[in-house]
Amino acid sequence: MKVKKKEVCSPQPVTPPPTGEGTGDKWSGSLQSMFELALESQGPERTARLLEKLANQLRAGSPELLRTFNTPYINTIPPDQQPPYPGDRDIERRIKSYIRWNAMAMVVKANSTTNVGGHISTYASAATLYEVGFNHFFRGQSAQPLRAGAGFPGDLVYFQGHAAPGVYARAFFEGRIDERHLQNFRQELAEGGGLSSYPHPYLMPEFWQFPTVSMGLGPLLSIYQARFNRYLQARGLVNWKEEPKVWAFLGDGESDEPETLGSLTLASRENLDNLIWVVNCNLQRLDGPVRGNGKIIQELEAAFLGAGWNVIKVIWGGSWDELLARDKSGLLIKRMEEAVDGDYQKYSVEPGSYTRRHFFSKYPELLELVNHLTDEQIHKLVRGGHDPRKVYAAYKAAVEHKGQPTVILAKTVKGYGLGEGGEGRNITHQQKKLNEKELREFRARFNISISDDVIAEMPFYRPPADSAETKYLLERRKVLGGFLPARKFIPKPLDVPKLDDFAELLKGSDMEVSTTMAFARLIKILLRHKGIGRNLVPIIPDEARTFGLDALFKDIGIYSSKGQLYDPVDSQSLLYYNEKKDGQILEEGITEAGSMSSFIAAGTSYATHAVPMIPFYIYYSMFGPQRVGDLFWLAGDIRAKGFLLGATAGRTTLNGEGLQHQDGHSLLHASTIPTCLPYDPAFAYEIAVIVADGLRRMYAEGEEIFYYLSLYNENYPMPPMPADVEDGILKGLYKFKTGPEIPQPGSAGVSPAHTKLAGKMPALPGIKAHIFGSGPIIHSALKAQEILAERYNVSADVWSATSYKLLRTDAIRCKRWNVLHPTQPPQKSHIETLLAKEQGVFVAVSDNIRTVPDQIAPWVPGGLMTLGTDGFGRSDTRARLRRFFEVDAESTVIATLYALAQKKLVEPQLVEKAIKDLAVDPEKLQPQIV
Ligand SMILES: Cc1ncc(C[n+]2csc(CCOP(=O)(O)OP(=O)(O)O)c2C)c(N)n1
Ligand SMILES: [Mg+2]
Repeated sequence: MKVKKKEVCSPQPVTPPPTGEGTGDKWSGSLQSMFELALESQGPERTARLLEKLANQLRAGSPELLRTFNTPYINTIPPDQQPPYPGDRDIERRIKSYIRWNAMAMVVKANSTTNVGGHISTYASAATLYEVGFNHFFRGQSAQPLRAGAGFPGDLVYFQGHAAPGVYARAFFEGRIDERHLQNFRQELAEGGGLSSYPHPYLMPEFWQFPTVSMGLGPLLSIYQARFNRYLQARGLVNWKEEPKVWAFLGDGESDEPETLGSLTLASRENLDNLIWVVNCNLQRLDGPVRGNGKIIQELEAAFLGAGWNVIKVIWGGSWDELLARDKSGLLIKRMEEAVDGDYQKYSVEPGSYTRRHFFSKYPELLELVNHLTDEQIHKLVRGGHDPRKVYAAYKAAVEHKGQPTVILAKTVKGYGLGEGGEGRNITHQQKKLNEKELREFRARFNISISDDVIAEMPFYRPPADSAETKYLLERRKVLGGFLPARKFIPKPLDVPKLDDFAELLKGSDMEVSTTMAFARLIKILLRHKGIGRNLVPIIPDEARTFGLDALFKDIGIYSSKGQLYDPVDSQSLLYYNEKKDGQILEEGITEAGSMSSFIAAGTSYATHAVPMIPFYIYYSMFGPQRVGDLFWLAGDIRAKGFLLGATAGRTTLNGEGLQHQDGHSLLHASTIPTCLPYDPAFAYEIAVIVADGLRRMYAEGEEIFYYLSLYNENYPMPPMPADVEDGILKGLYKFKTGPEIPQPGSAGVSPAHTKLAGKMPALPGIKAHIFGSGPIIHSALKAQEILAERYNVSADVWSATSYKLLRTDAIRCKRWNVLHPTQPPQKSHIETLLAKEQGVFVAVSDNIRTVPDQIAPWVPGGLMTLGTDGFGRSDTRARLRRFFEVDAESTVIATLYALAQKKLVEPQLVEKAIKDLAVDPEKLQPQIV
């Protein structure tokens, strides 16, 4: 009989024979002795290798066996490998206690007179995790403020958003902020200013570096930041004596966000040993347990190990070491593994007697193990994340680890120290108030010297400047290179190109090209520019070929930390896929979130490293703010600079693709971001003007803003730049082509044919229309201009509307000023000034939803008639799509005549006639459903 491979390597060897005969015990006993012998004679490393080899043999035949990515539920670093603690633990404990108190008092105080909210329990659980970092690991900038590329930029720490009160409380202790700031926590508009609720560089630009409070974004950004640091080094743009570490602190609940775990393999693939994550596993999120019926630490361990990270678990505090050492039965670890997080949460809330009864008493041996401990002592068996020695050991191992990123999974108690006021309770996340009894308990637990008569007022406590604690704290920060977080840098203006450098785009071309192709030309010009060429960071999520940017592969190379270990299949071709250690392109693969993270890392490099970098992130427009809008928002908060290029834009210009691809609303999304300048250019010269001015504003003048440009893939000849339009392009609107003088019927020079075409209801003398067009849809306006003149005796001027948002914000600014200064001569916005001189009706047409042009409607004399692509896209040709959405030339003509009819400048019958003439079906489907 043929024996199958699986049977040969059957699981029998690891399955003990039935124990009734006693053979099983003997078998496992001898295996154990062999193992001990191997350990003793060969040492742990060789034994581990042997076991791995044996395990692989077993797996080869039975892949379902030994498939585990978990280690036992104990600390990764055994006590005998724990380094001595280098600090003064007593002083550090006192410092931490004062910070705990102030962090708590700031929230409780703010909520005693207001309802501004805040969080106590997150920092309460994370205090040790931060304090060990501040006293021993986090390195500050070598020089404050930072200078370009030199010195040491400081470690980059992503603080968990809800732990902000603890970071402020430490800054208070360090003398960086004063009591007034703490008083005004979450009251930024109060007299004298206050502190922002969470890390927001936009609101506290010299303090916070990284926004984190939208869960998942901090972890994701930290990976791309660590990789960007490597990119800067590989390209020789920085010359650091030491490499900064990127530390990201996050919550265990936060790990459920797909952004948190979504890019783990990038970090391991890129060997980012400059990256350390600390997951505060307090087992709780906002509503309750993270994994009541399981164990979040074990779940995360498996995910991180599988993704190739170095995992360090910090589960048990030092007081457990002795119990684990004395337990020869292995039952303690077994029991630790049996209990689920819901149980552990309960142990933190209930007295020690409960833990004795429910945890230890399951096995008589365990009960015996804790016989010598009182209930109180059992309750005080701390978790690893609250034990500075364990945390220190983990951090030290992490900073010294080579070749992989490290994650520290630290087990803590949410609301640690709040006692009955919230420790471990399901409501603790929302806890913002403590009563006097709870305050007293907190004070007693952490030994804060505040007297009974003032405790109800929750005074902030800062020991005197000459106290041992203050001296120690300041000395530690001095040794570690200064305070943190800090966002201070010397701006380095770049020698940006002049508009003339883009002559090629300004002069236009008879050849038909798209604005995407024009952009590809522009980026080539920029890459060759002496002043900024090296600072450019082209970022592409697997769409370079779609946008005609694959030529860049050869020219500047794709960044890869490993270079190119293979001969690319297209190596013989001119535009081969060229990966290089100092490549300039960030080809991110299919991850818009990752690409935005790179955009943000590059776009903030001017501040993080004092090295201004200019990201140009080009992507499929539909997968921009619609897909990763929160990162767009964050780019504003973090004061990122650079250019976002939403290519293949336009609900009708991107034909064929249909509902999921055709974007007609990104410009609206982009308009919502306060620091974003959105543009919808129609012609190559407009792109040149916008980019040249953007470079000047951001990289010469230092403005902390970013640009969003829609790019399209429709080809047409590019006109040369008309005179005196730059200002209008930048402000959002300029006249592109004046309509013809229309001789009125009956006057000399009017051909009978013309009069006949216009029918019995010619336009009245002197009427005028204005059509605002954007992007390729400007051609609907231009063609409508012809039809209106030729067939309906209407003269229409065509305007290029490059940015409705900018027109609107300018108009709002003026209006607001006028409202607040009613007796002074009113200010006039650009749109009002421009249109004041014009007569007639105004129509807007674009490849976006109507709300985009509608942004300026209140300032258009007589109102604005808007056409747009509201509704879901369809797969079809451009012509049919434009008719469907009513943004083609014919629909524009009809809308213009209708606007004139409404003003009684033409008869309604003329509109009806045009509908017939132009073969538009008045009963056609309406694209927008509700
Ligand atoms: C994207 C996002 N969704 C929801 C929230 C609201 N929120 C703030 S904190 C929190 C719970 C956090 O739990 P965890 O990550 O475990 O942090 P912990 O406070 O327990 O350390 C939630 C749901 C948010 N800030 N961001
Ligand atoms: Mg949590």
